[in-house]
Amino acid sequence: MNKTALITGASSGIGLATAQLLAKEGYRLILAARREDKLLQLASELPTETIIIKLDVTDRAAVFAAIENLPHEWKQIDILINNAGLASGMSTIDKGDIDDWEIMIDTNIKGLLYITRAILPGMIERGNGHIVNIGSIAAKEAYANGNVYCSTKAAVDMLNKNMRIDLLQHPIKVTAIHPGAVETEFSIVRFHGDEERAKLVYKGFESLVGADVAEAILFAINRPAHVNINDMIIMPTAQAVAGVIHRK
Ligand code: NDP
Ligand code: 8X3
Repeated sequence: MNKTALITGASSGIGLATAQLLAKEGYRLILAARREDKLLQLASELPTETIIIKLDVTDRAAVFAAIENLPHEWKQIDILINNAGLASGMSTIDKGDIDDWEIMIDTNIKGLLYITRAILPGMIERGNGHIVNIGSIAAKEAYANGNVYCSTKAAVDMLNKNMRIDLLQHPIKVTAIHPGAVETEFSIVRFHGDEERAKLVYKGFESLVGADVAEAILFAINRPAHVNINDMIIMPTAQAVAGVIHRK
């Protein structure tokens, strides 16, 4: 049977592009996100066996129930792509909106942990699996007004390293992919729906697109059994580090 991958945040951006690429490569896909209409639309277009799960990764009980209730033929998850995530707001720490902080912490850290914890026992039982954690360049460097988002991604980076140690014995692969600027719905969400402000983030240079990150994910999951990609940083050519972009 072809390998099965579960992608969180498959309704948009990097997750959607990863679903499209993995489908072309013959992976069976479980697509998870909150917007069911987007998942249904995507699933109807993919040339592979696909199921969707309407899921909010911050809902701990729902995450465990969703994994528990997967149809029998979908229970064997070979690859978990922990992609669901968001930035919400951008301000100095003294002016931070605590609701923004909580949604980032709940989604980017706790949501990632819930789904990982729900899926890992099956991988361990089968002695096979691969977890791909989508971090960010924000995990590696602080930037102005990035405080809580950067911290949540730094947590993903550290969890990735710890998972690698904890899962070595089973042996389950663990990879972090850290993109720089990718034009997706990310900035629209960060600026609470302000599309004009979001567009400015990507103005004057060629950002990454979701498909660029999807290629990196595919490379990581297609390595031979004895090769593990621990950590990968993928940047637009015009971006050196977070906040340092050459714009025309
Ligand atoms: P998008 O906003 O386009 O996609 C985010 C995805 O996450 C959506 O599918 C959304 O689905 C899903 N999501 C958000 N919250 C939840 C939730 N509570 N439960 C389930 N799914 C959720 O952004 P990107 O594709 O850019 O972001 C994907 C990942 O990449 C994120 O972790 C982001 O931090 C990271 N990243 C992005 C970069 C960028 O520049 N764009 C750079 C570096 C990292 P729905 O709303 O339907 O639930
Ligand atoms: C998203 C990229 O630089 O806006 O993680 O933090 S950045």
